[in-house]
Amino acid sequence: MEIVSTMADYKRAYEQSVAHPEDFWSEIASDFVWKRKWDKVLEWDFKNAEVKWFIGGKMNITENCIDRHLAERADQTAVIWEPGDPGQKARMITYQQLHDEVCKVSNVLKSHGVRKGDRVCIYMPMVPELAYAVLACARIGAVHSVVFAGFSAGSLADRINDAGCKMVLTADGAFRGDKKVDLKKIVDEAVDKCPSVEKVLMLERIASKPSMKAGRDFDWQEEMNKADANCKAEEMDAEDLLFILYTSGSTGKPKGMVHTCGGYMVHVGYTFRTVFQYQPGQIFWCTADIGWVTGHSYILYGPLSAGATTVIFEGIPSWPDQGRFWQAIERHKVNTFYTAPTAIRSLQQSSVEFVEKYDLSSLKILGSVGEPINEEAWQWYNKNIGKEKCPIVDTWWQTETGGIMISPIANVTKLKPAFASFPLPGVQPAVMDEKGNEISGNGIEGRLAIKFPWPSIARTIYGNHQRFKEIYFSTFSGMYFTGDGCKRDDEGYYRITGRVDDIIIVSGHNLGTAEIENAIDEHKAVCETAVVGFPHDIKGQGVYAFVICYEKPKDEEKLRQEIRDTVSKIIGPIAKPDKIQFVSGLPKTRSGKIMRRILRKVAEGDTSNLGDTTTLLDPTIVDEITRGALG
Ligand code: 7RM
Repeated sequence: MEIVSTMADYKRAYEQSVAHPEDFWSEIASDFVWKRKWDKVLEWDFKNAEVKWFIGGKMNITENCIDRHLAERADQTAVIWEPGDPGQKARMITYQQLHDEVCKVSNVLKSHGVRKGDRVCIYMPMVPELAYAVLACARIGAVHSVVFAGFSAGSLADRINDAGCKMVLTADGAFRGDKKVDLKKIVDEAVDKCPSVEKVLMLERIASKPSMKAGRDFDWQEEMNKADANCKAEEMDAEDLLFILYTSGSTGKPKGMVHTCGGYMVHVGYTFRTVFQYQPGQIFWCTADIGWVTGHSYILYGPLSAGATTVIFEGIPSWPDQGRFWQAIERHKVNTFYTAPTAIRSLQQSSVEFVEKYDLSSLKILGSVGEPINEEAWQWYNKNIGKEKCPIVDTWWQTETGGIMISPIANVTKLKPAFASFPLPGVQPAVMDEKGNEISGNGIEGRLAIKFPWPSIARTIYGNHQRFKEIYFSTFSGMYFTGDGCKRDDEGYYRITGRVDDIIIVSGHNLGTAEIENAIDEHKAVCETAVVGFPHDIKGQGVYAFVICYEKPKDEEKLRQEIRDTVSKIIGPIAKPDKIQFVSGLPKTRSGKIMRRILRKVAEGDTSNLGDTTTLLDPTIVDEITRGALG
């Protein structure tokens, strides 16, 4: 495949991808290993939420991620595993070892009755065995459903039941900083409510020796010792299911996004090589958890399909101290570092001494994903981590899109801080107004939709195609609606402004929370903000702002007034926050998304039932916010 390496290449590739999308993707797909070539590139009908790519093509993604590399790179490191505890030794797993371990797990799964099409739930810490488990499912054609090992028993049970999983792969526990979490206990509690689960396979990670249920529970190591290191890769249709990944919906019921084998492989492989300009031999580190889509696509499938060396990090950025990321970059001579703005902002609050202690000269490219990156965080990242020598690729995409959609291409696209810049070749965005008309030209703002299918678009919501159609294909006729708002500036650069479903109606005016947040962030004392609505006797809804400052405010009342003035000036007096609560942090998931329902509860003055808070990065922040709530 031709990888874009200049702006002229980009323009040419982009134009071709719009004029002849099928030829464009067909050429890229030809660089992967297929057992049978497709008969037809694309069939689609957005009105009915139907998309199929590479129809009739047969393949297995693990042959592309593992087997194809064995001739040239059997002894090259495929995975560098960095344990949470910096005192423990890292593990280097070569492509040959990856092959053998994945095949062994595949054979273990088969010996326990898992067959093509069966669903397998994976609830594990960030250890190499998690990668083996995911790839083993893909190898035998079982559909993996990875559930982030921070979800509660109830959330886990809901996800297992929704997918009807036959088997659960887990560990006795996980380390989180210096704490241990008993995963097996959570699995036991969940599986009690899951009639579809026949077997549980448990890896020992924290030596806690939990009780094992005879006939249901099996020890990972014992099973692996019996398993053969060769396993034929199942022949998969391009449109067979590869995985289900749950993403929280605004209603609370999680949506099982379904991805299929062929298109997903082609899109993540292409975008990995294009956006990060990956060169053979480089070390790539994406800090996401494999339980999120970013981990699926850019720790595992994207990098491995390119024969890269990918880092799996078990730890957290703040333990034993705020230098943990930078220490690991030095240790493994990481070339590309891909993380979330939330991590950058939290590390930005600590002293730069934590950065300066380490040699970061191996870094060549930086990336950001998960939420809009504000300009200050971008500048800090650029200056302190990239030393003003590394491009930052601000990659916009979603669980639903499977892979990166709008992003700079490293060393190709001229960067603008806080802009995701241009659509990648093959991606056709449209900016829509409230009436559902596309807004043409530049210097505009609206809702972000996509006009044409791309290979890794989710195919459905597991078991609920109607819901899939309603959420994504009914807002704008004949288009995929992202749920995000965006701007397109005078030069055609896109800036993603955040979710538009978070709307507050103040005295009949629709205000986007993201818009108000951006205005508050303009105040120089403010580091980050989250805005929600609350019931207001006169206005219907009022604006409640949770604000993090760089330094603890000396005069809170004065600062509140200044913030109100700032919002007034930028948006108008109607958007002025009624209440401003200063906080030291926000309730965020480990992937950096603010849990707005918690803030809404606090703003409403009802904190009796905050729902599941187990996936929060720092659950203690909820107490602080609740205690400081403004009545
Ligand atoms: C990859 C991922 C998707 C939502 C998406 C946006 C937000 C993600 C960016 C971003 C601005 C970015 N999948 N988002 N990346 N907003 N700039 N570079 O995060 O399904 O978990 O979330 O995240 O709102 O719709 S996700």
